[in-house]
Amino acid sequence: MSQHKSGNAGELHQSAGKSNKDLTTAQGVTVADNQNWLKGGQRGPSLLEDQIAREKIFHFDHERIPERVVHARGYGAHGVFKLNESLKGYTRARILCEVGEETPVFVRFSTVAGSKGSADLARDVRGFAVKFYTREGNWDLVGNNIPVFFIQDAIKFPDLIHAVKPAPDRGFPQAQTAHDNFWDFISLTPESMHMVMWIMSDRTIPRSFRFMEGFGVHTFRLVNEEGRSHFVKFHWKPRLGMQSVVWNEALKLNGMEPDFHRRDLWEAIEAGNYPQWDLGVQIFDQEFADSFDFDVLDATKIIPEEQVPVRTIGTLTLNGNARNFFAETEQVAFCTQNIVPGIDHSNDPLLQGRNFSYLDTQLKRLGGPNFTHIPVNAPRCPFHNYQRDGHMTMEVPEGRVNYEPNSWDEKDGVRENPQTGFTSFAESLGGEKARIRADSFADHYSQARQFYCSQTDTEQQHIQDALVFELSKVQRTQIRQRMVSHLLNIDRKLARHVADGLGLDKLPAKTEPAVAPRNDLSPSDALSILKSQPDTFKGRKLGILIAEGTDDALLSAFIKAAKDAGAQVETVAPQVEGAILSNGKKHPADQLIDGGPSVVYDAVALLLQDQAAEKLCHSKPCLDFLSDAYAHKKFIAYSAGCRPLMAKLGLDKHRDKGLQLAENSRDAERFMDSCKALRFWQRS
Ligand code: HDE
Repeated sequence: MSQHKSGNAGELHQSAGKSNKDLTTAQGVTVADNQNWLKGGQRGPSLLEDQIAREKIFHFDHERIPERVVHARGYGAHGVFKLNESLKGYTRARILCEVGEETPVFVRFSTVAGSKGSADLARDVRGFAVKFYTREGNWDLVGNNIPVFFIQDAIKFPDLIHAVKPAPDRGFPQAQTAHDNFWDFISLTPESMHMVMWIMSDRTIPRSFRFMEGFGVHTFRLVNEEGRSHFVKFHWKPRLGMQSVVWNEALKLNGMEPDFHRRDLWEAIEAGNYPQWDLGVQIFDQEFADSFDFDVLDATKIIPEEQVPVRTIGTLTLNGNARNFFAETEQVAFCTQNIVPGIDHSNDPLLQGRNFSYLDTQLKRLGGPNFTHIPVNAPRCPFHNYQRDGHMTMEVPEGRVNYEPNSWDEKDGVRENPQTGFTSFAESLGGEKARIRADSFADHYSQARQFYCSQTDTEQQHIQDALVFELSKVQRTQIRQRMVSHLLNIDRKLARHVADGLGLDKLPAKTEPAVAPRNDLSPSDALSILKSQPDTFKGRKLGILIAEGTDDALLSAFIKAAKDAGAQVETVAPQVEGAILSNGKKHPADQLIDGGPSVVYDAVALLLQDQAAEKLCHSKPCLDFLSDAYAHKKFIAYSAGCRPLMAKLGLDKHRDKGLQLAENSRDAERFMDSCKALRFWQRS
């Protein structure tokens, strides 16, 4: 039952003999019968007169609001941002200057294309939106987990989103880029090619929100006390390191556990394993911007970390789940225009379009201009203005003054403050009015190549496979060919692999680029997930398969080793009530094998005694548990009793270092140590 805050009037009523536990109408009238609509006679009609039933149904009828036009599916949490290093001198924003200052935040992660009810493991960009409730007003850093974007100019956004969303005639496919419209648009939009490399990489199938980076994407400005400006790019680096799943795993997760990412975040926070990210900045001046190979205002480009190192300045900790999904996660309204004094926008044409779109879309979604009164959106610092009235006004402004300037005293009147108020950076502007794209935005392939060349062989293989998968869902051959024509400008071998994978008879001619792509950009290790491996199993999950007769000492050894490694553990058994172990005691299971497939774990241990293993050779879910873990290149520990199961799947002949026999606590520790590599990529 929802508990509404009662004001003074409510308390008065309580003293008149009303209990806090009584179910009431929205008007506060106690309900006597919540099971039956008022009837006219024993089997008679339901009466319209029943104001209690009508009020209830009326409210229910209006419970939904429009879902976000993009980023509809998301999950939010509360947290805190703490500054560890001051940027004084670069900015006057207090949140970036006062070391030790803690600022409350609300963060929402999301997928882009799918609707609210779509599955978490869609191959898609993830939103990473942060609302900082600073002492100087709200600052929204509305970023993604990929540092570049598909397009350079906001005017193209509706086309991009129309192309990726379900086709308008048939209404499918949902939450996917693998279809004609998307690749048709992309193949006609060369500026997307850098982004294509990122979205076909494993970045778009993260293991969890906790294991992904975030980026502000655009170049922003920092402005100091004297009004001098530097450019800045914002980065979020996950403390637990980056990690992704493999594509086949993503497909299975979408069926087995469509809420995989939201459940993961919720469980981690509930368990007190608060996920953390470091906020990093790349700061540079106009001189660097002028000398940079590409335009810093072009959101399809990065500045490699090797060129401008990322300086870590603070830590974000998510330490509280949203208390109510709708009130907070659904109603949170991020606006890129929300910045505080000391931070400013740049002329990135994508950012400028966003500054219009976000405020505009909230009006439609939340129904009026007073969405800033909703608790999750309201600033946590004092605020006073003369914006008045409108739908759902929640504040009760007092006094007779509602205009500025005014000459009322301190108590009644508020006025502007040129000393501390927001001032825009005094950039000098000039030039003719025209619909133009600067020549400095013309190179679409060089950084795409740099990204591809920075990946390990395994990651390059995944990009090739993803392109083949996606383009194989495209029905028109011309579109497939056009994409391969672009790939020829990025990497010839990549184009060849994709053409072969699709079965194209011959390589098409390459797309004529507007400017010749460069192939001399140095690879950047920071672009590869696998080259930036965390070397820890912390925050990951071990799944242990048990059954009748499992050696209790070995099970305890694995649970201890996993916990010592900072990992979560779940036991999986043929029956959810658990299994009787070798010591005769019943050990409860967290999951039934069907409900706890190995795709939901980062590594697995099969601790079975011979007879149980023989029996489980006939269990399809059990065979899938093992064969999927093997195919997804996970580390697998198995007790000697599991040999029949291994033989059944032919794994006794395919031993590798990722498949480890475990007989005692030393083996359990050794296994957990191997798991720090997260996957055994060498497995063919
Ligand atoms: Fe968004 N985007 N976007 N976007 N975006 C929205 O605003 C838009 C872009 C991003 O968890 C919408 O409140 C335009 C880049 C996130 O609530 C909308 C353009 C980046 C979220 C909108 C872009 C993003 C949104 C829909 C091209 C990464 C989810 C609902 C100029 C830097 C925020 C809403 C949340 C949401 C417009 C491009 C990130 C329609 C016009 C680039 C994380 O206003």
